[in-house]
Amino acid sequence: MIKTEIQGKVGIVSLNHPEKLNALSQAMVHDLVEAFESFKAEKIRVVIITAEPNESNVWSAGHYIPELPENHEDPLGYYDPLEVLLRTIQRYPGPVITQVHGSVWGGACDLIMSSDISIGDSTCSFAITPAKIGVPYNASGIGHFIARLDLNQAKEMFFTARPVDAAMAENWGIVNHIVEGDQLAAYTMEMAQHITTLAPLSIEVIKEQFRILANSQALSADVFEKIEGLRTRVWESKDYHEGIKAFNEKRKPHFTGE
Ligand code: LCV
Repeated sequence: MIKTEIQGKVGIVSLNHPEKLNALSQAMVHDLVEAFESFKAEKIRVVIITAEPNESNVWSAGHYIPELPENHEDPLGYYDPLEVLLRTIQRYPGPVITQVHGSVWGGACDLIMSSDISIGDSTCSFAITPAKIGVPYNASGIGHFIARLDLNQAKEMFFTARPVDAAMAENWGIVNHIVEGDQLAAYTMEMAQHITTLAPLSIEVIKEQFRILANSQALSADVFEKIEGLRTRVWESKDYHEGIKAFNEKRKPHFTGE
């Protein structure tokens, strides 16, 4: 489901499941986490995540919806495979660059926010979609958006679930740069190769400090339990099941707020 390649000290991992628009299934996420582990063992300094092109021009369609649990379980719990992948990216001991051609949906948008640097072309767009499905998004995920965006921009993305286009994404800082489509891979690789010429330990430790400082908002146990209680109401709701059912039946969901 993925392709991997190494160029010097740069690892490239490419999402490659066109039939399901690179939706992040457990199988694909497992392969991705393994790829990161093997890059780490080989002391790869920078990782680029990209996607093989598909007819729908989708970089990734997000969580693999049929795998969302319907048995009264948190759909985005700490050990959900995608959550494990996001932490793997954030804790990788070198920068992870996302190279984006096409649209990015749901959990894949969180993956972009969890990467260190993003570079896109004019086709890229980004939508965070829990409100389209009835999913109680988790606190760590919301934190990833707050760390990258202004609060009002993050709220607009979550409340409308609409794609943010390339120009707006550059303006808001979802991506660092928008470049011409035919320059995208070369531009990204040049930046990655340049980073590999700099001091490894310095970059590794600065990245870890960024991660710690971005997460430094302390939550009391009481507040954390309140958040979990609020979220439980949502995954136990009729709307959550309706969202998944509607996707599977290829129709618009009918939400009632129950
Ligand atoms: C499984 C899929 C998917 C998919 N899973 O092509 O962040 S949260 O809370 O929202 C979180 C829970 C999450 O990440 O949820 C997923 C969020 N993703 C989305 O909302 C996007 C869902 N997909 C779409 O809206 C459409 O597929 C787009 C607009 C991306 C592309 O539309 P297009 O007409 O070009 P199809 O819909 O025909 O999709 C092609 C195949 O990919 C499957 C889909 O079921 C279809 O499979 P079949 O050919 O077997 O019918 N597919 C698409 N997205 N997330 N499977």
